[in-house]
Amino acid sequence: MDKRHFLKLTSIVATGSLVAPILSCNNSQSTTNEPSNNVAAVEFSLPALNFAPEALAPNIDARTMGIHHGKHHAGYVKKLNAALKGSNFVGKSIESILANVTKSDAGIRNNGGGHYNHSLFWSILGPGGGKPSGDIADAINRDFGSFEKFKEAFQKAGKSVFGSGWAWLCVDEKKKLFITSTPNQDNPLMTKLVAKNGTPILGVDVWEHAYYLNYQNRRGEYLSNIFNVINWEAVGENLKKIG
Ligand code: MN3
Repeated sequence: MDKRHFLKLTSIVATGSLVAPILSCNNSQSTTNEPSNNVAAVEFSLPALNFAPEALAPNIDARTMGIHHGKHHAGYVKKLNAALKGSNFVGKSIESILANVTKSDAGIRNNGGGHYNHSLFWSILGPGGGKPSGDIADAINRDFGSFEKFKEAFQKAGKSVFGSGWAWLCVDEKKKLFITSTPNQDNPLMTKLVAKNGTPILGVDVWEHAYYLNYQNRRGEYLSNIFNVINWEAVGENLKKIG
């Protein structure tokens, strides 16, 4: 083992117990005791990052993180709240909204997807990287053959998205893992809009805004380096929540 690899491993061990609790998309919805017919009573808010904007550099640079979280994601939250006003989705959880959203609800589809997708994305990133262990590692080996095979298939899914979209690792109704991708801000929770439904436990943003400042058109390099900053403990927790 070379020194760099060793330092990386020891830093994972050292920070392991300090990993902040993963964001729950349910908790990003704040409620008050206002009457339910008051549309201002329920609003989604921008979740805080579990790491400093520069913590993922050089894999994701600080400027990209700052703009992506503070401008792009904040914009989705603001537009989602505006789109929800007066709709039948007021007061619903983000998961319930996405499960029922249709083509005619473009504002809610795009901005609700944008809010959920980014909340999940931030929650599974962190400095340290590493490899999956425990139940998530077993599930990956069971359903993809090996971590390397999973990684290859996941990167291929991300590279294959034409234009903007997301690559996903999901759990299906039989608790089997599968990889899929979606265009724009769609995601596998949108039962009325996507071909294959499932519960995402890991999502990677392949919109150019996620990598262009650092990687320009080199999406493949971004998809390779993102594996240096995936918090597998958080992905494992997401799997555990599904039960
Ligand atoms: Mn994005």
